[in-house]
Amino acid sequence: MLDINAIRADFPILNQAVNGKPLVYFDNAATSQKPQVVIDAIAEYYKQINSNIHRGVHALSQMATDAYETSRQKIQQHINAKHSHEVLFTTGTTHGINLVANGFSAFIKQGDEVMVSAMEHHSNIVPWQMLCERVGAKLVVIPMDDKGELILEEYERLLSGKTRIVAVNHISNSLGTINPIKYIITKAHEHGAAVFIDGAQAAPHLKPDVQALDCDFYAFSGHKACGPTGSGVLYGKEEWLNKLPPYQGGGEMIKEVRFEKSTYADLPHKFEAGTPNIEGGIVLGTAIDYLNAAGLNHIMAYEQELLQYGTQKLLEIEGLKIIGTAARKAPVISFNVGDIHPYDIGAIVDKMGIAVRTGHHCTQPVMDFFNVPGTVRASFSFYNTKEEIDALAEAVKKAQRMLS
Ligand code: C6P
Repeated sequence: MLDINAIRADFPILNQAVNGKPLVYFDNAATSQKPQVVIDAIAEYYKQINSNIHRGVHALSQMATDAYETSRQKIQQHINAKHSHEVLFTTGTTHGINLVANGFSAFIKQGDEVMVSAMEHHSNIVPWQMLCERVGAKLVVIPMDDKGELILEEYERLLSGKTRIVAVNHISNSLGTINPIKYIITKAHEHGAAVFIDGAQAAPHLKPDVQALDCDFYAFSGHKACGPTGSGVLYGKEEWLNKLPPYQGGGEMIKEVRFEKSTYADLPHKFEAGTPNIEGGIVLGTAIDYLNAAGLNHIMAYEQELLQYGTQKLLEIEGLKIIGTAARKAPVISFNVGDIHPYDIGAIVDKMGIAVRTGHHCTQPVMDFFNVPGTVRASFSFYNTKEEIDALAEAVKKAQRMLS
């Protein structure tokens, strides 16, 4: 069980008024808030060990390097990667996807296929589209149904010997759907295709086990999981990372540089050119410690309670329609009220101190599928409460009265 009051006390930003009302932060799918330990760890890094890593013989550089590599090991354990060099530090999910999609040019040719799903974030569409355009491959889309669940029979029908990689999200950011990724991975492998999992929305809620999943790549962003902005992780199976060409050239990713030819460093450094976000990488480890101390199983259970409560509460509002009604969902509720534009609801509830996201949520194809201009999205975290959901429901009713 979580002690929600104690947890809320860990997040100083929650304890404030916005527009004269107590802040209700329901934009967690965009970015999470940070606990005091994370805020402190950032300051401690700059106060005590700030230095460039893997470069200096001096004590501070050693300390910063040790802290950075310790964090990498922590993340390795957290996601159950076989080796710590399979954990690459990135600036976030988008970086991880681009790194793989770019390198995949080496393994894909004209006429081959890249598969994404109908519910991907633009980050997990555009880099693959760019790859397809570069090499003359085809982008194939796994369709979904009206609940926002992938149609698995169609997926299996679309898989073929031409499929080189399947890129799907673990959890949809605009619908909340938790996808059956183990099944998706197994089926792709039966056809010899690699699998990339966009774990941006999963990392705040669950502990992915990359070996049990047997995915080839798994990416997530630190900022959605209580960590600093600009921190992130790309997991890749060792054999893939060895085969994949480097994404960026620069310092630290080389073995030897000659004008005739340069050779590349071993993993993970081959993919970590230039000075990285050192503080971000270190403090992401602190954030993961925090989530594990609370217990991701407890977090998930409590968030499911919030999801159920919120769904029921919002559905009591006449004319409110939830977009995304999959059987397995993360605590994300996307909705519209009658014909009212989602932006108008967002602006009014903001005046009541409630932060929600409105618009297409970087998933335009999802909005097109459901034939809506956008949605209001309330995304919950383990520091939210049922009372806050009551406040949202009241605010939406008020917005409805004002706008209709
Ligand atoms: N979704 C949202 O409000 P970055 O920006 O690299 O940290 O994450 C990109 C990304 C990739 N995949 C999924 C499923 C995501 O949800 C996101 C980010 C935020 O829904 C910001 S658009």
